[in-house]
Amino acid sequence: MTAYDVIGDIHGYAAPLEALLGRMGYVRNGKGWRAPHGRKAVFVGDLVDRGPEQVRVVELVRSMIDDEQALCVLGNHEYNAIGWMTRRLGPDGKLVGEGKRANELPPEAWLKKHTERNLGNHAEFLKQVKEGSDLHNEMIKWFRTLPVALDLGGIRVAHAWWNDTFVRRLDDRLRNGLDDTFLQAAGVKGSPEWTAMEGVTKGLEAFLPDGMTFVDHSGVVRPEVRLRWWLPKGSSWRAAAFVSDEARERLCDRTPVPDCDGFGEVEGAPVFIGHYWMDGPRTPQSSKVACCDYSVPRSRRMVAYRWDGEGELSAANFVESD
Ligand SMILES: [Mn+2]
Repeated sequence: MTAYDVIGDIHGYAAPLEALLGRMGYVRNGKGWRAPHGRKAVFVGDLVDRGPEQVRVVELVRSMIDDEQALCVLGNHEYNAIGWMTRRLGPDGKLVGEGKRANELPPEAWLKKHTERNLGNHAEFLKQVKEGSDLHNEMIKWFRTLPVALDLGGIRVAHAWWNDTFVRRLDDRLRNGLDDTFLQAAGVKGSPEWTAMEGVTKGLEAFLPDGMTFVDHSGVVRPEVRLRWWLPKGSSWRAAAFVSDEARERLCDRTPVPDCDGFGEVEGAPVFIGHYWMDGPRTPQSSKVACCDYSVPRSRRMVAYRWDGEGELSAANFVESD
């Protein structure tokens, strides 16, 4: 049996990542690190955006995968990076904006729209990789080979939400990685491919009851909230919504979140995720679900869960970079 060290979102912070690997007994090996005997690292995605050494982080992870010391699933930030560089085909099968000059293309000429807001989230990566460079194109090509979800037998890994229906749907479609046909299909809002990719890489979101809104961590007012999909079915909005404490006060305690496929207690092999900007004590979300993302951009600390074959997860198995 292989034991796994599941490592949270990195977002370009190479130093805390390397501190964490060193702490877990990994040894430097070329551009990457070698795992202790019988172990492998598993990255939950979101290698890029935000931090100071994004190219280095991709190089490190890629080198470890090439040397069979690690595995990695696609995060929403890698998926966005792919969409930023991929031109959209219209319903007529032609490139949106075809015939226009490069500087006259509309934002929707790419699968990830080139709006100011999307640029803001991605600008640091584009600067570090030099937008349009060979390195950039090569990196996007590599992102397109990453699995969206991994079932390793003893554990299951996805960036934000292990939803059986979506994972099965994507397994069927992604035998060749994120190819052109798939990306165009997944670029159509509401399509089965779009729904599955949104779910697995960004998690479950739902509109708050009674037209409520809340302010997210970037100050944007939103009517939709992320939900703790691993809670028991029938959990209240107050328990399940990721909102500020202030907004939580206003949420009716008893109203249950509507029943939905993929919301509810996880059975079977433990599931590991990133994505959720946890803080506070490092602890699994349930005996079967652990998030390894403790927001390195804020904390400058990387967190991992060291899995040794257990079917019930334990807070004692978290480690961090210092
Ligand atoms: Mn993230």
